[in-house]
Amino acid sequence: MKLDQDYMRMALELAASALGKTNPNPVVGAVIVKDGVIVGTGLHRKAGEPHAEVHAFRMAGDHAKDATLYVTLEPCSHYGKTPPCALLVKESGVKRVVVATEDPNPQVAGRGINILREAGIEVEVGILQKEAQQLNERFIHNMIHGTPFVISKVAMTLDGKIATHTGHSQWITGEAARKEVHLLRNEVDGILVGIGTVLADNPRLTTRLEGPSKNPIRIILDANLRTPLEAHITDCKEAKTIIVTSAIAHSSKAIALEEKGVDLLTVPSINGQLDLKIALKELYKRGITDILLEGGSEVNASFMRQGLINKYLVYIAPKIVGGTNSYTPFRGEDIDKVEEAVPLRFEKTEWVGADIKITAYPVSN
Ligand code: AOF
Ligand code: ZN
Repeated sequence: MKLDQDYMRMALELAASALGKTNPNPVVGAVIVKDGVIVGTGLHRKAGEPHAEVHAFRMAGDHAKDATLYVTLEPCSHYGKTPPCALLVKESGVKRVVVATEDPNPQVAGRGINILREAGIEVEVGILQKEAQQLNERFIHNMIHGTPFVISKVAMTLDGKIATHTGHSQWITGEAARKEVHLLRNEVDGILVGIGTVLADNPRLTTRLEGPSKNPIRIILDANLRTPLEAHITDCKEAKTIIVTSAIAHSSKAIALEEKGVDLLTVPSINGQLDLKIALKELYKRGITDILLEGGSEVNASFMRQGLINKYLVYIAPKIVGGTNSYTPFRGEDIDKVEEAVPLRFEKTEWVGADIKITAYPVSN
């Protein structure tokens, strides 16, 4: 016989299949079980489309009566783009609802569960909660902080180098790891680099995968508008570009960039450094729910030191560059003591081809 965890795991897998496609909404999966038989399954596929429960109940039809609903996120209680799922669940005749975790959306936050309990439905909360929260870490962060979830990606050698002293970096990691980066770009709303990277590498920052893919919005930190008009990222036919700057908005450079379709986001600067906290708030207002940081080292260091990185993905290649002038992933100010280092927690290690991938979180998270 299958346990609650088994059905919840199925619901989580359904939800996970839509990762990166539901922004700004969470991913949600639902499974309806009657007498040990799965009578309905559903997932939320895209913002604006029906919620997971709606699909599952459509499939279950009359079989929902006296069944158990497994859902990875508390059924919603509000009228958003779609009507409240809690009312649908209440009217469906299910006897029991198993919820992995509460919805942190302040419009819901426990109200969905209350509606069900008040209707006399048995509700159990917390089955595979950690997994469910991790799956929606981006959404949960958005709801709590009102800023994009920031993921730092680093590809380095065993001795922590991202390029030789000349800046040569192609390639540190193997093909499998490089492909993963494109899969990540395909999932996030934004990809961010500093002006140094634009000047040094003239990257396109687009998603290159076989088959259909999505380009994230390219975000360039460029306090003094040094982006050359002929840089690849100013070509906005392929993907949108936002340049975050503190330069005067009406300069001829600003106008020329805007004529090419680039959006300028002006934020204050502190000692010549862009105010990253304000930039993140403004980017979230523009609909960007998560950002992949792809360097360079100074940008990485600014985000890291200010506690603005929510997740680290570090690929380690089995090679050693050595030297004293080769580049490292996080530069910034030197610190005197190891105690001043930013503490992380390693969540997971995996092989990706011949490379190792470490997923880490700041301990404060
Ligand atoms: C659920 N099931 O499958 C999802 C939920 O604009 P709307 O109407 O789509 O509402 C979006 C909010 O609904 C979202 O912020 C989150 O609180 C909840 N998402 N809830 O019961 C689902 N996707
Ligand atoms: Zn809903």
